[in-house]
Amino acid sequence: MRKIVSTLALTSALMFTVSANAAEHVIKMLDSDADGNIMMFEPAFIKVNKGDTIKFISTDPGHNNISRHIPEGAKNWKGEVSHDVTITVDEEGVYLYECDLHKFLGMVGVIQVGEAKNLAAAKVAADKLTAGMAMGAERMTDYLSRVK
Ligand SMILES: [Cu+2]
Repeated sequence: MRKIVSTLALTSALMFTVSANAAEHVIKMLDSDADGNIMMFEPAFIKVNKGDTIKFISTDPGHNNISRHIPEGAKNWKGEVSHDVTITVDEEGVYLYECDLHKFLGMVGVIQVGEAKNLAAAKVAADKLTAGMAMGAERMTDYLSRVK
């Protein structure tokens, strides 16, 4: 009995350690940011650790959040318009995402999780995405330039 109890204690201690290390990051979906840029994710580039949680908040309604290019083995996501979306990033690499309604206005974002293993493939995907933009293509170039 004593052995079972100590095993349980150890298991819950390990679970606590994992959850304590994983951070939660918030990205707002905005009609315009403080600098007057329209149709923005804020922050539109973030670097996080494997296992972290990212919460997309519908600060301004009328936007959604859909993965566009993700590392091999990662899970795609698709949020409804005007809804918050929470994802956990379990694979290292570069994640590109968009607001489906405003991607042509440059409403896109980049998440780097740990090592940028798929950077070359992400750049190819980014070129395809920006080719369809009426404005804001330079945003994607800017975000990807911050991947280190
Ligand atoms: Cu939008």
